[in-house]
Amino acid sequence: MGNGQRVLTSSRPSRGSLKVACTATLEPNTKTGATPTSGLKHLSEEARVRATDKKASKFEKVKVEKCGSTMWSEVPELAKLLREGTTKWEDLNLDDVDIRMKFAGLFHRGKRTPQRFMMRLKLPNGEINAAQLRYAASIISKYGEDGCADITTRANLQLRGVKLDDADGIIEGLIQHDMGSFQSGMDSVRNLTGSPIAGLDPHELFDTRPVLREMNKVLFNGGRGNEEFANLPRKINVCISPTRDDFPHTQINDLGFEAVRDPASGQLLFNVVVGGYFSIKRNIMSVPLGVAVTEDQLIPFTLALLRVFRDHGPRGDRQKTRLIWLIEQLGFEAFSNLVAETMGPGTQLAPAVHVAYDEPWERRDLLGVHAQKQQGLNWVGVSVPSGRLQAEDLEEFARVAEQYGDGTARLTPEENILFVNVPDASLPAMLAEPIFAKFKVNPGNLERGLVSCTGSQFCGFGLIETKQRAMAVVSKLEASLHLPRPVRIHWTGCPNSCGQAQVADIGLMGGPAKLDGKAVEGVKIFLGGKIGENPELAAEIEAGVPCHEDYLLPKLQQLLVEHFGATPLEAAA
Ligand code: SRM
Ligand code: SF4
Repeated sequence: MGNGQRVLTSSRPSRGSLKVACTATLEPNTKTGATPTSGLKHLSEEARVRATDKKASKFEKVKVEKCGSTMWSEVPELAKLLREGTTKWEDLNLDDVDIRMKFAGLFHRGKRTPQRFMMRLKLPNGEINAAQLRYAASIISKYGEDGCADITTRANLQLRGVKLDDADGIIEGLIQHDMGSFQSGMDSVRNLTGSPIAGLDPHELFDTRPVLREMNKVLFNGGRGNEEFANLPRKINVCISPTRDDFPHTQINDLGFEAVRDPASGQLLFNVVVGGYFSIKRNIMSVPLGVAVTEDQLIPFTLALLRVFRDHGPRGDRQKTRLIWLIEQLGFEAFSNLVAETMGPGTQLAPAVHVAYDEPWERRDLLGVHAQKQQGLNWVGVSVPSGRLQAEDLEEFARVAEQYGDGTARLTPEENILFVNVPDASLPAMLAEPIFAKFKVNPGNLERGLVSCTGSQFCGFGLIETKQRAMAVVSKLEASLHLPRPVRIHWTGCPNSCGQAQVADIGLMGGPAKLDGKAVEGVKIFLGGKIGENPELAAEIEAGVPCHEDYLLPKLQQLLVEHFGATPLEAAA
């Protein structure tokens, strides 16, 4: 221990210990002067009982001891103290560093890159502009080889290499650039997702951007954090889908709104689906709640549902605390009645609307050049392999967005980027830009469907390296096979499935394998995921396949030939 003094209150004894034994003492922080707040502050009596019950999870105990929201003021203070040398890294409280700071969007990558943090932003609807791209570039460029960024499966950006000493400046800069990192991790509402082509799409029923921007402001207080939603029982994923493509994957969100036109009244309504999620223990698709909301009810309904989740949700075994567990416990009708009641006395929710379409709808591919609903304008969708970006890439994206489009871009849940509002006349010069040799407008049929989670390079849960391997495997497969159509391959480093292996045509999930009797990195293989309006989860078909390319490549080639019409390149020629 540096100077022998503990900076923040905790009974967690020292770095390296996994034991958490909390008491609800709220001593002032002697270094930062901050008065800690218990995570019980905004909870109902019922939730307080659950959070302090002896069966409550260790994370509940950490939160009761001191709310994660305390990090919103303590992190900037600590950053200053670390810079001044008044506080040393060794003095920091372990629960703060490894758990509570995630409530401020700072994820200590202690297992892989000690003392470096990943900073997860909030970008509602995946919208980003040139100034924001440049600001993100300026943060990571400071960290040289340790700094990079990733587009995430929630159409968001994560910055890597961050040092705690710099956190105060970065947090302020993010807010000035209309972004934020607070409430992006732990038991919070995750990045709000909508349609990546909202406002441009001739087929959309609704532009998801204004309501998601407003929801983001309300839920996270313009990036400065909203204590009311700082202590939910678990994370919660929320999205709005305005087309039959279901770009934001309502089927795997805890709360999804599906825009529909009521055939009887012609009114725009949003069917509510709930409970989709992936985890180590349970993977389920969302199910209809049986109600629909109007556009004006989207935010009040979400706020009410969050209050119900916060106040009545289970807080025991972490594997049983996602939203669906509460809904199953209460029953669907009782749950939706409780949400309606919480919206205000006398609130009636419309029943869900059934719409029968004459024609099937194939989910559209967002990459390439596409005419917008605004005449003479286009969006240009560009592949970002595995979502990985360097500072200079972000700078280039900012320049291209400004030079050829309207200075804005969209990130997608497939970890790609779309440049928008590009006039027809600007397309030839734009497409000739050297940056599009690296980030392709028309990539091969496997690269265009490639998604990868962070994996073991940075993530402590990762059982395998994912991003580099995913890119190498795809280029080898594309060099050896002719693919008649895109095939979506998703890599995920462990069963948490952040890379959404179960939605993929072919999903690869890190897991144990053996080669010549020795433990090696391996994958479970999933096949047959469907996305769009009739989704299905992929089924596990094999486990323990070594990642070594002598084993994995032939296996994938065989699957592509047997299930996706691939032909070996010699034969195709
Ligand atoms: Fe995730 C935990 C990365 C989307 C399910 N996820 C983590 C952590 C924070 C674990 C950790 O502390 O290291 C990972 C950080 C690694 C890092 O350094 O980047 C992590 N999750 C990610 C991202 C970055 C994957 C990616 O490469 O895109 C995605 C960030 C989205 C965002 O911007 O907020 C990400 N995670 C997802 C998704 C996909 C989605 O939202 O559509 C899922 C499955 C869907 C779901 O949540 O139901 C997902 N992540 C998990 C879980 C399992 C949740 C559970 O209920 O058990 C964990 C572990 C946990 O929360 O206990 C987890
Ligand atoms: Fe980490 Fe596992 Fe999520 Fe990949 S799936 S980012 S390895 S927690």
